[in-house]
Amino acid sequence: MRLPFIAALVDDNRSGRMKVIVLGGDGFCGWPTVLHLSAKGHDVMIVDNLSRRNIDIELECDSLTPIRPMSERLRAWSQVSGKRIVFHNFDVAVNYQRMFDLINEWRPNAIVHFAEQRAAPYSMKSSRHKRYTVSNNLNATNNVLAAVVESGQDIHIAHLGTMGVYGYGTNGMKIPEGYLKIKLDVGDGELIDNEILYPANPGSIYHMTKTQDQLLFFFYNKNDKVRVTDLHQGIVWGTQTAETKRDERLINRFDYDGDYGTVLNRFLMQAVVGHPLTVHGTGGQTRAFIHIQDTVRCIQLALENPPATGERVQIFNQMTETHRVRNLAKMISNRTGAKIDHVPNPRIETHENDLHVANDHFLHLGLRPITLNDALMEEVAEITRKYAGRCDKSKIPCVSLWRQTKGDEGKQSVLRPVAATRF
Ligand code: NAD
Ligand code: USQ
Repeated sequence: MRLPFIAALVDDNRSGRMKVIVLGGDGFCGWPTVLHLSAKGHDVMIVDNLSRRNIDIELECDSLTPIRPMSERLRAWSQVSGKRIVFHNFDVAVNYQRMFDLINEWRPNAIVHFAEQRAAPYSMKSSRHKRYTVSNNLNATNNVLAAVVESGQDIHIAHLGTMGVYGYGTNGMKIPEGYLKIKLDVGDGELIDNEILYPANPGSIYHMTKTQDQLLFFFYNKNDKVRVTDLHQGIVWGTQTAETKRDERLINRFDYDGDYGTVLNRFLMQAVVGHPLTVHGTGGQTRAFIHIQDTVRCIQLALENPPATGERVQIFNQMTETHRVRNLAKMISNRTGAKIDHVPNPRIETHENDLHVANDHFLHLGLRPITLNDALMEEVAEITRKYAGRCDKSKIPCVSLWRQTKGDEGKQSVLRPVAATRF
C-alpha cells in the first residue's frame, strides 16, 4: 500500500514542504494552483512563456477580468502572504537547455505541467493552429520528461490531461480512471485478464495531443521509471479561489470568447451581458465539470500522494459532476430569464451522449466535491457584472469550424458522429 505524502517526507527539512515547478503557472488553472501551493507552505517556481497572453493579442480579445502582469501578480502575493514566488519566462517546448538547467539547479520534488495550448476550437482554426498545437504540446511534454530523465533525479510529474482523451460515450459504462480491464481471447476459448490504457477517442487536434501525451508518459514510465500522475480533468468553471480573492491584483483570468471560453462560464456570462445562450446544435452533449477551487485542491492532493518508484502511470479523473449542455442552458435561463439560441454546431461531435465517470481516487484522498450551486454561479455572474464593460460581444460566437468543406457550415449540427464510441 502506498503511504500518502511519502515524497514530501523525504524532502530536505522533513516538514512536508515540497519544491514545485509549475509549468504554465500564468494560466487559468496554473495561477490559482501556484497561489494555493504557496499558501500551503510549498516552495513554488513558475515557468511560463506568456504564450496565452500573446494569443489574446492574436485573437484581439482579452480576459474578461483584468489580469495583471506577472511582476505585479507576484508583488501582490508577496505583500498579502509574505511568500516569494520565482518566475522564469521561457518556452518549455523549445528551450530544453533552460528546462534542464533549472531542474539541475533547483532540484524540485515535483513538476506540475499545465504548459500546453488548451483550446479545442483554437486548435482547429487552420493548419497553422493545428501544427502549433501539436508541436507546442508534444514537445513541451517530451522536453519535461527527457529533462527529468537526463537530470537523474526522482521527480514526480503531475500533468493536466483531459476527459476528452476518452471521448464522451460509454454505452452506460462508467469511464474508469485511465485503464480498462479487458479479457484477451488467446484461442481455444481461453481468456486472459489484462489492463490497457482506455482506447483514445479524441475530438479535436488539441484533445489528440493529450492522447499522445499519455503514450509519452507510458513510455518514459516503463523505460526510465519516471513517476507520473496524469490528471484527466473535465471542464473547469468559476474563476476565483480562496487565494485569488485575497487581492484584486491576484484575480484569475476569465475567458469568454468563442475559442477559449468554456461552456458553463460562457453561459453564465452571456446571461449577464444580455447575449442569448449559445447552445451548439441540440445541446445533447454531456460533459464532465469541476470548479476551479477543486482543481487546485486536486493538484495539491495529487502532489501529496505521488506514485511509488516503479509504479505505472497513475491516472485520476479530475471531475466532480456531469451535465448536459442544454440542461445547463435551461437552468441558467430559468434563473435569469436569458434567451436560449440553438446555433449550428461548429464542431463535429456526437449530438446526444450520456456520460458516467469514475472519480474514486480523489474521493478516497479526501476531496469533498464542490458541485454546481447558486452561490458559486452568482459569484461568476457578479464578476461578469463588475467587468461587463470589458466584454466585446463580437468575440462571443464560436467561429472555428471543425471541417472547412464548403457548404458544411450550417449542416454540421446534423452530421453523424465520425466515430461511434463502441469498443
Ligand atoms: P491556459 O491557456 O490558461 O494556461 C496555459 C499556460 O501555459 C499559459 O499561461 C501559457 O502561456 C503557458 N504555456 C503554453 N505553452 C507553453 C510553453 N510551450 N512553454 C511555457 N509556457 C507555456 O490553460 P488552462 O485552462 O490553465 O489549462 C491548463 C492545463 O489544464 C492545460 O494543459 C489544459 O489542457 C488542462 N485542462 C484545462 C481545462 C479547462 O477547462 N481550462 C480542463 C481540462 C484540462
Ligand atoms: N458548447 C456549446 N456552446 C458554447 C460552447 C460550447 O454548446 O458556447 C458545447 C461544445 O460544443 C461542447 C461542450 O459545450 O460540446 C464543451 O465545450 P467547451 O468549449 O466548454 O469544452 P472543450 O472544448 O471540451 O474544452 C474544455 C477545455 C479543455 C479541456 C476540456 C475538458 O478548453 O482544455 O481539456 O474542456 S473535456 O471537455 O472534459 O474534454
